[in-house]
Amino acid sequence: KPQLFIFDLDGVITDTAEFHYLAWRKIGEELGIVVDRALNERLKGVSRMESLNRVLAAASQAKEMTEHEKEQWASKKNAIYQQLIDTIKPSDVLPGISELIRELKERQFKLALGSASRNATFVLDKLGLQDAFDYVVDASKIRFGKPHPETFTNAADYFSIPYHACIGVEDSEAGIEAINSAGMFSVGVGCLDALHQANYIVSDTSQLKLDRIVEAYRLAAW
Ligand code: G16
Ligand code: MG
Repeated sequence: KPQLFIFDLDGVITDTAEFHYLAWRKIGEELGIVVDRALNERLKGVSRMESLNRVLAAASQAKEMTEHEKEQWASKKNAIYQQLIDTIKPSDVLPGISELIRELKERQFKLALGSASRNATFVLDKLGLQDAFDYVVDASKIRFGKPHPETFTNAADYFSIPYHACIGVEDSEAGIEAINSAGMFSVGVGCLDALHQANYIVSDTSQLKLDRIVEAYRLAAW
């Protein structure tokens, strides 16, 4: 029986994935690099610096930039992002998520947030969800970001819950890969193309129904 649900933040709890995209697109414009949605798909769930590396690699500018310059571009991206997330309000919680959280609590599941974002607690506060999760993974303490499983195993280890009793919910390819390699049941939210490796997929958050997820977990004999 599943015991712990680990949620991604950006793109699952709220649509900050779009804000990350807008910020990277702006940085791209200043660097003369086109950040389109296809490239952005590969930035989802990936740390700030690794995202910058992928943007630069798309234009083979990676080698020309010093570490110091890279730090500056990364903090510039974060400044743009922080301006965008300052407008977040409780009604920006994605459809179905509040209901799902309520039902999970009623049925005594443990809830964790497994975000790669160092802005995660700020966003949670803005959404009014500061008390919704029993545990929030601190992205600054994670040594290996998604697709490495550490973000998800860190949450399970906090509760001492075996990985096979955990369900991870993600909107990114890197995140699904992380959940799968942790040996957890993966739920993908979004387009089939990027998420085909997930154990169970829904098109958007309003389709995340607890009974259906638990049934899929059982059918997979997890
Ligand atoms: C998120 C986003 C990524 C972002 C990363 C780091 O992860 O999906 O696009 O690069 O966090 O965010 P920050 O720059 O705020 O530290 P997640 O895991 O919540 O999807
Ligand atoms: Mg995400």
